[in-house]
Amino acid sequence: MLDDNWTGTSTVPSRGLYPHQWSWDSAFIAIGLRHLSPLRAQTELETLLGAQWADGRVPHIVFNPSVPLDAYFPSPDFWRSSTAGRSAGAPRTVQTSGIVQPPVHALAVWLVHRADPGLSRARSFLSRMYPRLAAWHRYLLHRRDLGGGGLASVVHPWEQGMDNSPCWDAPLGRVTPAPARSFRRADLDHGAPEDRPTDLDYGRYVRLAADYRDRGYADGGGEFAVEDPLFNALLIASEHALARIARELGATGTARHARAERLTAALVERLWDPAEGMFFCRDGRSDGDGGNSRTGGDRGSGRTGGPGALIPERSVAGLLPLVLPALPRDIAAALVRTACGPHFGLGGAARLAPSYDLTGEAFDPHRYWRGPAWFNTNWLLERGLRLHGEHGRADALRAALLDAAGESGFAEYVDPFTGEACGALGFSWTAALTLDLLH
Ligand code: 9YW
Repeated sequence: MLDDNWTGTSTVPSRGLYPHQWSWDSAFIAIGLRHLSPLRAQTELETLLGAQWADGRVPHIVFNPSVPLDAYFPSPDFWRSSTAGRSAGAPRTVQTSGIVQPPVHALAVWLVHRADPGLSRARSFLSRMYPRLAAWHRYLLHRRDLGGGGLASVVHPWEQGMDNSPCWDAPLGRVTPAPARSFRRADLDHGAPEDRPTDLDYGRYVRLAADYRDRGYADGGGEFAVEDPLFNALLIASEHALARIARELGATGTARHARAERLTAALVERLWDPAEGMFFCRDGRSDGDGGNSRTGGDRGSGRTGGPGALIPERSVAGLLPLVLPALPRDIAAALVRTACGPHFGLGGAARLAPSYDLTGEAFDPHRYWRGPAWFNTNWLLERGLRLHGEHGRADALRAALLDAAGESGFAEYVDPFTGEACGALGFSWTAALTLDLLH
């Protein structure tokens, strides 16, 4: 499947639905590909980082010019990167989107290096990737620190990667949708409408993206700004990886590890809710006053977290800071309890961790990021469980992931109770992360 989805320089997430290169998909794909072909894994990441903008951002899509414009929406003529993105330093030779996706890349580069250090050194892989990764993190930690507390904000739901998560319902609700007739969704040519975001969601996605484009992709003035626990946890995990890369290249890496630890403290300070035993998103455009627990009561650290309010929706994103090595032990233990409790049902009602609270009002076992189980988030959870010494639970989740991947035809996502396939089949990160678990 990974061979079928390989284009010569990168891997499409799925032939029909997603015919270009996606940013965080490529990172997960490279993590699996390294076991088959370290050269292809390096090339995957080089292609993506080759489309980096001069301001440091790594675009969420790198478009394949040989794919017809109407195969995917929004297409290059919507994003207009080389013109609208000129002052932000968009590349001239390749068309990209103007938003980003979660920064898993330094982690992927490090793991790919480790798979074949000889090849990596012979090709100067790390020394070519390091400055690009450093610029990427600099962009996120400076231009995207919209809340002023050290964490990066996402300015569009697509940036966090979980397009229609119930976490976005409130912040997106303030956005006037673009008229339905002003665009044509290509996703419905491939996916069942009841498994996909709604037209109203799409109208709002289009409005936010078009406004960002029309501001020349300048950061700061948009209607949507959310600090998300998964996006920031991956940034921090990648900062630890960047420290290791720096060390391999002859530096000490100490400053980067220290920064990752400070960022872990900021994540806890701003997004942790001790009473709920998990992390929540912070809505930087709400009228919250900083006393922002889910119920408005005293939630300890959440009260001093700064402006904006925590969004009272339980997403699997709120469990995934478990991948962080510097997480306080009591927080890691609480996350494991929450993952195995009634909201996520791990080791109980659910075969795999759902993307959203099993007991939540918006829960739907089939609709995209509103309940189904995804392979990348469960792979991260498996890694986090292992990191914090939960080997029995990690082994059980690994076995469940391998079964669900194979039984579903390597589906894009599955029903969290039954494992029934949803979305596209032959999905690249599902195959790649399965390979990684087998090694
Ligand atoms: C879309 C490619 C991407 C993923 C995202 C997922 C989806 C694109 O597909 O977004 O058109 O909806 O939500 O996380 O990177 O696999």
